Amino acid sequence: MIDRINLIKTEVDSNQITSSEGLEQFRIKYLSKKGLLSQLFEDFKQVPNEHKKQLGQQVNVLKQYVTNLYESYKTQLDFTSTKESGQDFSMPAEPIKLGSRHPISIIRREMYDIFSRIGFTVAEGPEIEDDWHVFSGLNFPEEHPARDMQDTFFISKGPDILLRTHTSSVQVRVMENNQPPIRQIFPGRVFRNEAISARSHCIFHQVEGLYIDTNVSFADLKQTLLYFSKELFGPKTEIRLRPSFFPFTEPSAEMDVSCTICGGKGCTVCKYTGYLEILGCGMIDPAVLEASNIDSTKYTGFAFGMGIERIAMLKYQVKDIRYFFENDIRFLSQFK
Ligand code: 2U9
Repeated sequence: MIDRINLIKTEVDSNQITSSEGLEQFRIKYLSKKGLLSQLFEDFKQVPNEHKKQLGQQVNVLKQYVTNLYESYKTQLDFTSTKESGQDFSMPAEPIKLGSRHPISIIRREMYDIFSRIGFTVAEGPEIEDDWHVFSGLNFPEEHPARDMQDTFFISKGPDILLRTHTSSVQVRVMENNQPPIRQIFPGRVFRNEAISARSHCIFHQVEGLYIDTNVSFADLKQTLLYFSKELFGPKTEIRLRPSFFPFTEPSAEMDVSCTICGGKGCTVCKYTGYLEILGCGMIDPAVLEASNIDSTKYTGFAFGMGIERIAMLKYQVKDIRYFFENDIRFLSQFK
């Protein structure tokens, strides 16, 4: 029996297995139920008891040796066959293609950064609002055209529930629940019942700002907006303020920045005026402060508001506002 053990060992060692068919034959010959090792175990039963211990050990060692050899051939063949089929499962996975940020998000985040450096925090509020927070609390007279169904999307009438037309509604909520100092910006989506064209859309994004404290003046407003404009459009940017009117601010102004294309010399983008209008602003009307229980004899404040799409169109020279809402990857992938 010892000779048969040695013979099987030598034979097994001389095998050269290069294919899965060869490996299967190897398994059948040595390791299957009717294979040489099973026969060896069968014959072992006839071995006299005094030799059983020593021979049993050798048979077991041989079986372990042949099984290990079979497993290592198998692993080697699996590896070469996956390589041959062009599929190497040990390769790292394909990297997932990353998208890019939406241009509106890029500008909004830039604004967060700029205003956070001078102490403004961010607040958000609901898109579906009531009349008080969008109109009455902001000093809009009863007959103001914005309250018209042609200008605002109403969800229900009496009580009036509507889609906010500006994020000023969030400011009203903040003032109702906090006493000054308040220094915050308010980003968000707003809705206006307007025909969609290259220049206007029924949905757009705003960032508004509010600063209420003792002794806040128009000079503070002007300096804040100059700092913001230089940070956003570059250090050579100049601003100018033109008188305007809004129900919630008094005095009110519209602000232009020197043209981002020609730097103020005059070009087709600024229609040879040298300036581009980017936002509205003003000192908060005392009636608006009082409506939210802020003492207008003690506190003053400024506010401003701008459309993010308009700023993005100027900064990136986008000619049509509709691009921002179409989710066309050819447009969106240009912004990094
Ligand atoms: C409170 C008090 C005052 C926010 C302001 C503007 C001027 C303004 C427009 C710019 C372009 C809206 O996106 S746009 O159409 N906004 O001109 N917004 S002052 O004033 C406030 C807001 C809240 C309590």
